[in-house]
Amino acid sequence: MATVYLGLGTNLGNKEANLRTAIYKLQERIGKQVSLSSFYETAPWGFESDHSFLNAAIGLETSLSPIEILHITQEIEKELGSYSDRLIDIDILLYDTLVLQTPELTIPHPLMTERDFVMKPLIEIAGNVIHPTREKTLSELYQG
Ligand code: PH2
Ligand code: MG
Ligand code: MG
Repeated sequence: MATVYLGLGTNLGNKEANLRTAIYKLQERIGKQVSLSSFYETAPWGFESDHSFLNAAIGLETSLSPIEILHITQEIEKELGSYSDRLIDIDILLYDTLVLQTPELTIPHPLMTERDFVMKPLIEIAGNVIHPTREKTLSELYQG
């Protein structure tokens, strides 16, 4: 079994319901939830929008591979989307201590430590987890 940490974000529609629906589907298809952060309202980062985000982080225990998890998260993103709008974004942040670089998927998520909206929820549930390439705990890497 591996522990996978995912980042969740939504800025359209009923945001709390979008997170809850995604969490339900993730647990059903990826594995048992071992931790869930609070939901954080955050300002859009990297682009202009009047719609604030709701962000969260979740830890799941899984027997699936990272690529299998990626395909499931993409499927859930599609199911929650209407046409081209995405109501949920699900990013794979960490998978145990695995370091993976493929054209399809990079783990740890390359920008995670620079983003408040990822790190705030993540350190709430995984503050003592060691970042596999920076070799420090997430709390040490983020003094938010
Ligand atoms: N996701 C993005 C870009 N900007 N800003 C916030 N606050 N939260 C997000 O989840 C987010 C973002 C692309 O995935
Ligand atoms: Mg994202
Ligand atoms: Mg994404």
